Amino acid sequence: MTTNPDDSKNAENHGLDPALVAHGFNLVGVLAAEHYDGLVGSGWHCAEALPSARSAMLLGCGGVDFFRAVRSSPEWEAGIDPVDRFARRWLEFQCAQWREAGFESRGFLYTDQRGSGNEAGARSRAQSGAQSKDGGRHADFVSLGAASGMGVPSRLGILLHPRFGPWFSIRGLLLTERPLAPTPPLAWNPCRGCPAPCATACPSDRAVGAGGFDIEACFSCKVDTPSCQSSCAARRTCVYGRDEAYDSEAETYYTQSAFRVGREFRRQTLRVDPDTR
Ligand code: B12
Ligand code: SF4
Ligand code: SF4
Repeated sequence: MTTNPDDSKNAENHGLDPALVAHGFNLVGVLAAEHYDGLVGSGWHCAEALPSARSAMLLGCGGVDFFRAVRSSPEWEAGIDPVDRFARRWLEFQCAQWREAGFESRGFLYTDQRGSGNEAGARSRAQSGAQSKDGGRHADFVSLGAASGMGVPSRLGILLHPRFGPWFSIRGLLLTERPLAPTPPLAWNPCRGCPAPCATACPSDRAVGAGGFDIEACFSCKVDTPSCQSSCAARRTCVYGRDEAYDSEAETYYTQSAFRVGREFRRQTLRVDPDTR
């Protein structure tokens, strides 16, 4: 990954098929297999997922290109889970291309879960002292994205990229036998010294705290703040990436989906009534 924002769309330089770049997969992060193994929980290790893997590639989508491509896809027409089905199709396409070139490859979506979930947490979070709430069943894309230079952790919880700011997602992970040059972490600390207009814009007094993002405080604020159920004022106000912000249809789609899943998460995992603050 590069720190030069002008180069951030040159994902094909990292071995990605240009068709993926044209469909919005315009940001990649690459880790050597051993580095990747140190950041994920069991079930996700190369030994279990693709023993011959030499590289792990994270596929990111910055700005509006990806959602535009989804909106004009057959998956959108079909209307069932269009974003994830579209992303899955392109992950499979890339794997097929690499296999054809002689490199066994395997793709995973950001929502995929593996392993028993009995671990205290994925290794990356355990190393940072935080407890993983899902026991490591998901691969932690935020940690993998940071380690491979897709962005840096921010006060908002999500990663920030020099060009896209908070407006990018990490849709998939490819494990491949193909040796790819790793992309180093970014040397960038955007929140240090920033007056944090994100915190001022947030109606919760705890969600965007000086010590980091409190996702439970955010959920609790959403309960009686309808605007936060379809948009995030804090994210909109970040000083980075404003020219790359999602349009309101995309932001509403993502935020409403996350709100629905978040309610279930509060009910099932946190065991709180999702309608209470
Ligand atoms: C599950 C999940 C959620 C769930 C969390 C609750 C749950 N467990 O059911 C829900 C659906 C609520 C959610 C919401 C959001 N998420 Co989310 N989420 C994930 C997912 C698929 C797995 C997280 C996980 O288990 N990680 C692994 C374990 C080991 O780490 P952990 O620290 O225990 O995980 C916790 C945090 O990651 C937290 N979490 C999840 N998303 C987010 C986002 C923020 C801002 C924060 C602070 C925490 C957080 O929930 C996890 C369980 O407690 C990841 C993708 C991935 N594979 O990592 C995306 C991911 C982390 N989410 C992301 C985003 C963008 C969001 C939203 C901002 C989407 C939106 N527009 O509203 C919101 C933010 C939360 C909010 N303010 O409401 C992005 C971050 C991208 C980036 N640039 O950094 C990811 C990587 C997905 C993606 N497509 O890119 N998310
Ligand atoms: S959704 Fe609302 S409460 Fe949550 S961080 Fe954004 S502005 Fe704050
Ligand atoms: S507005 Fe400033 S403090 Fe807030 S996330 Fe963006 S860079 Fe960080």
